[in-house]
Amino acid sequence: MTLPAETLSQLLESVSRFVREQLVPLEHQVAEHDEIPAEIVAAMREMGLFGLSIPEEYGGLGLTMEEEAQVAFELGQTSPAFRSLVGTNNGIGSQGIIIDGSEEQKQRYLPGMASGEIVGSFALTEAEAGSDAGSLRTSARRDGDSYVLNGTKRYITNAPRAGLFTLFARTNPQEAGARGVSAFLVEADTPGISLGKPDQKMGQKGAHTCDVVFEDCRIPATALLGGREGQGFRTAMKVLDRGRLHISAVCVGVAERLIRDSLRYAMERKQFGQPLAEFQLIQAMLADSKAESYAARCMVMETARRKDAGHDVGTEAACCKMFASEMVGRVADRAVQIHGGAGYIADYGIERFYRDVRLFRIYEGTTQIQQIVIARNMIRAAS
Ligand code: COS
Repeated sequence: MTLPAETLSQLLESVSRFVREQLVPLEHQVAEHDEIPAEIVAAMREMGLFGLSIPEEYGGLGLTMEEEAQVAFELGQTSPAFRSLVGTNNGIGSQGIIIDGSEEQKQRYLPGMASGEIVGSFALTEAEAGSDAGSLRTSARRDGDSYVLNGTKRYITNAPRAGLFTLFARTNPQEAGARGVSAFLVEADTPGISLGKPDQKMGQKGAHTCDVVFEDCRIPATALLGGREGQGFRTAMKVLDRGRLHISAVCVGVAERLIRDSLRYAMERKQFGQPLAEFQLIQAMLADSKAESYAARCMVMETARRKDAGHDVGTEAACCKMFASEMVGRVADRAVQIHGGAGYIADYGIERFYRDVRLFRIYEGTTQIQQIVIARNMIRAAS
């Protein structure tokens, strides 16, 4: 549902203030302790940030994609770990249910996800199935009124906090590709589930990932998403189309933050008797970053509007993800360069963002996967 303009601007202003006043001051602490304080999690729940994209009838804010993207521009203005905490509930952890779940499944899980009481997690990737998601090996064997799950999922975001996994598993062992895959809603306290040790990541400290192991884990047949076998891969792709757009918006937010920090530093820091910002070679870096982040912002807004209007935006979402994640990598690199020595020193936080943004080019589909999606769709449309 489209919010009245005033309500939307109040929401964006309150998220922006929350980011500036409460999250930015905690960035260093969260990175050092690899933990988001409980009072921040509670404040995020209070603000409805876990349920931005969940329809109002299930307790969420029911934002359109265009509105959600604007919130993500604001949430992106701080360490990506904060966004990651609410990211799965708004994206890959809930969208499978919203897009393809049965009414009963929606009613059972979405209200808890919207309030943040249940953290949702998306369990697709495996050790041998990353970009080639359709080759996954985790099995779901039908046994009477149950399925029995066996396999290991890898790098699963928010798994340590998860109450519910959207799990992708092979129900048809005769079918090695995407058509043999089904999606399940698996409650995290089901016997037979165990978690690996927390992954030690390059960046995004405070956002947690780990392996999720299923050993003879028995779930009711009603846990099959939408009650249909063989649809899981398609569900995953639809979820990722949307998720890629959200990540693109976050990239824009982070880029805008880094540009602001770089501009401020360039105007304050003096060398050769004048502020860095007076040097044309510094100006060139600032201008390139500004133009590229503005281009990404426009792409995200246009694609979000097209999605809200009911168009298939698989190609455009992949264009956004590819461009925005590569763009923020270049912006972070220039931010380090503009800050010079300070850019390499932890106290200034710029090197932390440089490491944090590296993930955007990898998860929810690498840049190379986006290229494949874009080119394949172009060829298909022209055939
Ligand atoms: N929306 C709906 N359905 C889709 C779709 C989409 N965006 N993309 C593909 N499908 C459907 C296809 O139509 C096809 O259906 P049929 O079997 O009925 O023909 C099925 O899904 C298989 O598609 P395809 O043949 O294109 O699958 P591939 O195995 O070749 O894989 C890529 C395609 C590489 C694009 C896919 O595996 C992918 O996106 N990989 C990256 C996964 C990823 O992002 N991982 C990140 C981890 S999650 S954080």
